[in-house]
Amino acid sequence: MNRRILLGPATLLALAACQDTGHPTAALPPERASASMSEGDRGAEPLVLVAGAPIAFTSTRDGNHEIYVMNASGSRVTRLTDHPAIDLLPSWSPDGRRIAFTTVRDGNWEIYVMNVDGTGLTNLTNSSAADEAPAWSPDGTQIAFWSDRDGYRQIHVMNADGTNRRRLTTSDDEDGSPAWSPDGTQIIFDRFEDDDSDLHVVNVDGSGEFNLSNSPDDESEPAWSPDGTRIAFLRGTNGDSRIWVMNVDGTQQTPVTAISDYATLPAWAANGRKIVFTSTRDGNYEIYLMRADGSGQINLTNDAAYDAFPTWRP
Ligand SMILES: [Ca+2]
Ligand SMILES: [Ca+2]
Ligand SMILES: [Ca+2]
Ligand SMILES: [Ca+2]
Repeated sequence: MNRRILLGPATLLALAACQDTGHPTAALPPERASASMSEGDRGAEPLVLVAGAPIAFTSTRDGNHEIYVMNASGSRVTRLTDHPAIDLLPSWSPDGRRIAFTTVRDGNWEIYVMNVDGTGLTNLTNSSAADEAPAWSPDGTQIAFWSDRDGYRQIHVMNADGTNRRRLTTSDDEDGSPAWSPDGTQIIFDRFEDDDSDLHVVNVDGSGEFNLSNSPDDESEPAWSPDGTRIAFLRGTNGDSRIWVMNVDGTQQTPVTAISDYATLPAWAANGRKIVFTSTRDGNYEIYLMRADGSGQINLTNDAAYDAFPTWRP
């Protein structure tokens, strides 16, 4: 099903040069390194036209987990955090000006927010419990996350400035990976209960919760397509772990990656045509790009360090 396309760094730079960003690239400095293309590279046709908006991700390339942004071609990698503690799980504000993330710099997991140039660091959660996995609402006013402050990992929502936190789910299971519907009315999340995990959907007022996947396999890491019609997610069973895409009503469930792709953590491009994800197929964690049907996969990071948790600017 998948066409594995191997592109060298020079080709990625060519892709960067060809891309039509259509978006401002505020806070992104010029290319860190330059490279000249060989004759052979010059003849290479870009097989994947990348979406223009930048991607935030987590990498250990500078010695510990930090938040970075890069162009969707893998170029212009810029580090935003600089702290010896673990920083990971970035989430963009809808206007692209701020990034929420998870950090243990205060001794326990907290949700922080910063400007997209790394300034203005603010602790939004300030609780001794674990607070992780922020997801910014489409209108920019709220952030969903999970917290175990009540004993179990549950989905919580707070205003984007950290005020008015309220708990959304009330199970004694382990809930995580919250993601908003594009219309801002619902949140999808994964719940591990009994012997497997499923994708659940709940209204933002906490009502109307239902189990969308309801299978014996493990479904997790949901991502709502920007047009609201599809859900990308990870499904694992008996060593078969792949990214799947289904309609928002649960129909037409289709695997889009192969087992050999070792693909996890899908995130949609704003145009809904591309998905970024994390793969270990190269012996370490790398960030890959593919079309939403799984074709045209390319490695964006190509770095021996850990690179994971990609998320596209809205
Ligand atoms: Ca760090
Ligand atoms: Ca905390
Ligand atoms: Ca299941
Ligand atoms: Ca890597």
